[in-house]
Amino acid sequence: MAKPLQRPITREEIEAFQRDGVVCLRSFFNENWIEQLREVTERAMAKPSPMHKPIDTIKPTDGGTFFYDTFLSHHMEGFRKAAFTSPAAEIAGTLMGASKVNLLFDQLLVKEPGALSPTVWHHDATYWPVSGNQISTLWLALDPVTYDTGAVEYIKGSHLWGERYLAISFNPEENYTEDLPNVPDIDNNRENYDIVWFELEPGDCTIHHALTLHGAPGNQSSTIRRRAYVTRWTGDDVTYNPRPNLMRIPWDPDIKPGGILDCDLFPVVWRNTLS
Ligand SMILES: O=C(O)CCC(=O)C(=O)O
Repeated sequence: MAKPLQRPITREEIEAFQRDGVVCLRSFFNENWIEQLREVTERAMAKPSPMHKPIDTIKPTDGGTFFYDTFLSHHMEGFRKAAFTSPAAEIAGTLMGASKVNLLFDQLLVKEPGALSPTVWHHDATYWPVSGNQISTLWLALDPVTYDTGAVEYIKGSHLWGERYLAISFNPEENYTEDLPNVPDIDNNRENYDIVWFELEPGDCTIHHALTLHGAPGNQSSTIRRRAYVTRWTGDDVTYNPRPNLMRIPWDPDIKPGGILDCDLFPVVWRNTLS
């Protein structure tokens, strides 16, 4: 069972998430969570799950590893505990206005010192086999994060543009083929967009909507790691929408298109007992 949040999420924070498609919440994860997650992260990096793919091969001249592994709560108990009993599910559910949330998957996104590959601008919705509006990501900092170490940048309000963009592969073995437009050239037109990023301390997190465009620079530090534990959440209106060539998932959940997600692969983790 998750403990009560250290303080209620405010109406302003919910409105910011709904309006901007991203909000930063500080210190909701205490030192115990950060220590436990750092410890389990080291073990996961030493012994990656079957879902891990080395993505350094995309840009082999980089000085450091960009480590990426998914569905970790099905691989290691420490991540399962974090997904099920940390504040993450309640935070995501409350911001989305959901009466229940499912864990779509969890993930490590570690940019080691010198991992210079940027995370290209993208939004998450077109990578995943789901439809609906209540889909979000909680990005939890396990290290101090600055722009130079790879803070994620978000385009405020982009979740409301009514656009879906073609997913761009992080993994050389995955190719996305949906008939969708490419993400616009944001880096050469940055002045046209309302871009925001957050300096974070360990225990701070951001929560973004699955249609919010985001990307991140590489980690230019030669000493500071950028470890993030990321959980992806879905709410009441989300249904299964398998399409060809999406992000790899560990097994077929045997849900009919249009069906609700509740199953071992996408477990219900939180219910709003007040609603
Ligand atoms: O951590 C990063 O560099 C990218 C984060 C991201 O794409 C995400 O959380 O969806």
